[in-house]
Amino acid sequence: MADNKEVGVDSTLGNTVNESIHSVLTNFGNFQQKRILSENSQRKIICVEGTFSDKEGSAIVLLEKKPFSEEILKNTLTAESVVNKEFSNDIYGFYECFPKEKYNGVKATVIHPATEKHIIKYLSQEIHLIEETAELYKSITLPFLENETFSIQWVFNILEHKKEADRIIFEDPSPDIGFILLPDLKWDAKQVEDLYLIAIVHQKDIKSLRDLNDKHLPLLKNIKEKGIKTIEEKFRLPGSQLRIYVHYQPSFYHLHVHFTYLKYDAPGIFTEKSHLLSTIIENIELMPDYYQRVTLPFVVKETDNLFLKYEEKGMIKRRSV
Ligand code: G7M
Repeated sequence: MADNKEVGVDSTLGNTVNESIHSVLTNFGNFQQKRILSENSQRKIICVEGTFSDKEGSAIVLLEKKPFSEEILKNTLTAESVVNKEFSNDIYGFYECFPKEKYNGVKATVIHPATEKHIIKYLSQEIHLIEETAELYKSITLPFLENETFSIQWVFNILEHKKEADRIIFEDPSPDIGFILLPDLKWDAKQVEDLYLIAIVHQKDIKSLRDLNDKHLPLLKNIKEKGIKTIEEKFRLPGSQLRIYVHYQPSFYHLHVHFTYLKYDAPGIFTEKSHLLSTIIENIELMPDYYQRVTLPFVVKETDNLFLKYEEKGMIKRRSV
């Protein structure tokens, strides 16, 4: 799998990204840490805001410990790993193990220059659940989406084979039911333990789950069937070990479907955010305009502009202190 130089660049947030740091960065000697934006000890991830002394603008660095792949394990339980004893008690021994550098990597995602929006996105903060009725969608969410400028240039770059072309795992080029399947930027594609792929549709006018109706059934079924077949062939995982779902709200408004390994607790798989593709298909088969009628819950952070819109209309309140 080729190195993805744009990893971590989130152009959904609407800025022009200066790529130069990604052509010169070989160590963090020039990085000056300003503050920790968020940290999750369970996911073993930390997100730091700072600057590069030789570059203008803020930077965000996300560090994440990697899962144990077969290759890492094979190369860790060897004579080349240094093992230091911390203490032992009866039959139990506690050690710190230092595998060889090559098998000891930490995944690093660098965003530079990072805008205020990027910083807010990664800042740990209060969240709220909004129960969006069909009416609320029409009167608050939709006008908000139409007014916001979300740049999804990175999506078009993928669809037009301008970026990440060598990472494409499968493509169905049909303009109606076609899509591109490729690794999500969160997956380094080195081990199936954290398999994470996304299918991005070729149709350009489907914003989100809310837009889906019976007209889209052939597209949804095609993604499910060909996505499963491709993953079975390439990664030897049967469809019964995949979690295939759509986020609501998504972070960018061009329909895409997530494929993750069922045993992997991927970020964003909670009930308030994820909708299984099989359930979506079933619901639409039962009622063609199901997603135009149903109440859809979604989570927003207090600094999200959508939260502010709902707050302005008196639909939501902050915690009193
Ligand atoms: O929450 P939502 O359904 O919108 O998820 C969007 C997904 O797109 C996330 O899992 C991101 O990690 C992924 N993603 C975002 N960007 C900017 C890129 C990118 O440039 N390339 C790839 N391959 N995935 C991306």
